[in-house]
Amino acid sequence: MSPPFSETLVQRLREADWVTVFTGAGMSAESGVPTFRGEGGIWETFRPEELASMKAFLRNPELVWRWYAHRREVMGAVSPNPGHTAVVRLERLYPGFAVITQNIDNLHRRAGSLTVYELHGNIERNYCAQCGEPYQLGAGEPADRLPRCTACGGAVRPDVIWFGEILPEDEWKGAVAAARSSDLFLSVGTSAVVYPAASLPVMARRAGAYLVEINPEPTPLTEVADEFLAGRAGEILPLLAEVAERLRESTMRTGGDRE
Ligand code: BJW
Ligand code: ZN
Repeated sequence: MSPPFSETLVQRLREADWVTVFTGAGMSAESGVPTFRGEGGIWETFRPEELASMKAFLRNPELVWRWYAHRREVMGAVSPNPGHTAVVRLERLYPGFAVITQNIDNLHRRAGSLTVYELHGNIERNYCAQCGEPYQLGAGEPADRLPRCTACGGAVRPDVIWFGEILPEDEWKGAVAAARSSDLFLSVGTSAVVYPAASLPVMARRAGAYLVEINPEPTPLTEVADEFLAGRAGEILPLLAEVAERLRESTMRTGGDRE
């Protein structure tokens, strides 16, 4: 009934109680946010350890702050793409649903997703690197000048997770619970090389989920996945949402029986 997708995927879309969508930078690529790795990725120009680490921030907080100010501006200026909207449509169909994202750009929430676990933080929040106090950027405050904490005078940093830092406990616990509950787990637009996030798809599969990867390029996850859908998130996810809507609507009409 659904030519682009396998029978097993269609069956899971029809019958799943819990669906999880796990996303990486490729999810936001079609919105205009650069990815990290690969062609055109941020790290062709910048070395991650020079900018995305506490060591880098301690060495040159102004430089790191300006880099994030620039990225905050880019991320604030773009809009969610049809892939993000398709994820919102999927959330409406399943009693159990979660988005787990490695992205800091807030685009899932801006699109309307409700349950979102942000594993690597959110660029819209900041806190004091010295005392931990949250810091709200003022409306008229020059975005590219490193702010100082009003409580202790320490340097303010973006609320994102750098290499060597522990992931936020509640987000991680929520993500693990979602992964383990999933009947269908979609890994979308991630190179699946950064841990512990990259362990979630495997965790989900071991707990019984059907694991589907969506990416124009294969990744280390590809050979572990049950199915690899080669292509862009903004093209494949709307097709999936369309099929799922049709299947779930007919399931509801027939009171849960198979068609
Ligand atoms: C499309 C598309 C389209 C394009 N549609 N797709 C060995 C084993 C285990 C762990 C480690 C290890 N060695 C070192 C570690 C630790 C380290 C790690 O994993 N390093 C690896 C690189 C080896 N991990 C950590 O440090 C983590 N913390 C931790 O482990 O704590 C415990 C600990 C404490 C103390 C000491 C040691 C351990 C923290 C990781 C934090 C990652 N932070 C960043 C920066 C966030 C802030 C910021 O944005 O600046 O998070 S790094 C960066 O990578 C960012 C991303 O969220 C993350 C993942 O990248 P992602 O999303 O996969 O993007 P890309 O660019 O890699 O891939 C994009 C994909 O999209 C590609 O595949 C494209 O093909 C595809 N694509 N267009 C669909 N239209
Ligand atoms: Zn402080």
